[in-house]
Amino acid sequence: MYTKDTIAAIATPPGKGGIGIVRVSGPLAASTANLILGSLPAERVATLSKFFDQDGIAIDQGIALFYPAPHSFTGEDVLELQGHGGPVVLNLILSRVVKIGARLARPGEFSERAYLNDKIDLTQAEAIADLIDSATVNAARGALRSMQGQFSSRVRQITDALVEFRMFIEAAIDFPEEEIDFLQDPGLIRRIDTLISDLRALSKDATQGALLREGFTIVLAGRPNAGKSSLMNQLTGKDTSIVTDISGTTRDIVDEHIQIDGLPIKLVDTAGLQQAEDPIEMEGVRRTLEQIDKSELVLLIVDVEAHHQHLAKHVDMLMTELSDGSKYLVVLNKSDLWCGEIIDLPHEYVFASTKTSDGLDELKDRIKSIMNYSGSEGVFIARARHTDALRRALEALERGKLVFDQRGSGDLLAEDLRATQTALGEITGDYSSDDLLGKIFSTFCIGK
Ligand SMILES: Nc1nc2c(ncn2[C@@H]2O[C@H](COP(=O)(O)OP(=O)(O)OP(=O)(O)O)[C@@H](O)[C@H]2O)c(=O)[nH]1
Ligand SMILES: [Mg+2]
Repeated sequence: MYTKDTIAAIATPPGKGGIGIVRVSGPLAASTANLILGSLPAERVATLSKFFDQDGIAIDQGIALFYPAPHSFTGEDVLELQGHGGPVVLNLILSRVVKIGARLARPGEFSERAYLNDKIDLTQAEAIADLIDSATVNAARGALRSMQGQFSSRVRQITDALVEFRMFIEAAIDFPEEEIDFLQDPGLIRRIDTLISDLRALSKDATQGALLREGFTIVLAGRPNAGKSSLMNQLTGKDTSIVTDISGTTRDIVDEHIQIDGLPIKLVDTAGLQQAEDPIEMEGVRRTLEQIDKSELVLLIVDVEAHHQHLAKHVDMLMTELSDGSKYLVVLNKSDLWCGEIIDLPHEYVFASTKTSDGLDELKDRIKSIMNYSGSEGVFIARARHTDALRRALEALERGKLVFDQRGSGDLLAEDLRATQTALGEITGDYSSDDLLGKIFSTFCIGK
């Protein structure tokens, strides 16, 4: 439940720093300023002041900023006290604020209030957290785009067109004598088709955005000595894994984060798949299979020189370790040692040599295309929650079109249009449960 109490938190990270900020939001912000500073600073003017405790003794001296409602981040009166960034000083200031009447803010509570006061919508609030959490420059740029509303405005454009269309259909249903004419208008299917294609385009862009945020995991798997660790080292650009000509060099999981054109990837090197007898190797294989299960893409590394005679059979053996529907790509490694033709390999493959670096650029391109990644230019950040809602919105709309095509029923179409709108509303937070909000905001930092 949203109650109008006053919240406070240290908004800078724990530890020591040049500046530390205590943030206060709510109805007591102005009186808190009066009590701690001795007067209310002019609106939005950085004001140098002492910060006093209840006995009139100065705790610190710094900059105070007062943002009156509704022109603040939360939409409420906000006071920011920028003192020196030491834990003792900041805790003294925070205790003073709490004694005056504020309570400690929960994680993300400032952003939650901004959302509840309609300063930002849910995707924008999530984008703030994503900006703070971003691990790559591209993710940060994408988060900023979403924070500025690029994603929400696309959702709203479609929602507006949908609402207008729903009004049209519902009017047709309400006047049954005219319904037939209305619903036989060929323009109607065109309107549904436009909505479907707009939603598909948005869904595609959001999937790029989710990739940018969440990245994905690629496992390097294959027989011992195929060159998995050599490929790992080529892709990470350093000596991540031990490489030797002894079969069974890698016995444990080694992982490393890389980027391909801004696409964040967790690369996992594994122990070679084999009929192991030694308990260490058996455990290595078990771990490899566990990683394969958790990954989004498996690179099946094959020593092409050693296996060119029974390539298809060799790949089939590796394939038995994948679960149904796993994405995979065959890498025919050690191409420098072999120059024959490949016939009859019924799988997508790339020729590569970790020794000469041949084929590595093509490998990267294939990885991007398998993951449907077309670059981060102009991409806004998104989350799995959003792509899931877009998928449901699209499903409902396509179902509506199908049923309407088959039976010409306006009622059923209206029902599916409503479901589409609800799914879209979940993205921006127009329809959201307290559970969902709790889940989203609790992952934010304190003071944000
Ligand atoms: N000529 C050639 N040799 C390669 C190539 N890739 C790897 N090798 C050699 O193959 C041997 C095995 O390479 P690794 O990268 O350790 O192979 P692995 O698949 O990690 O092997 P395990 O850890 O034992 O499962 C090493 O001697 C590498 O130098 C390649 O593209 N060309
Ligand atoms: Mg290895």
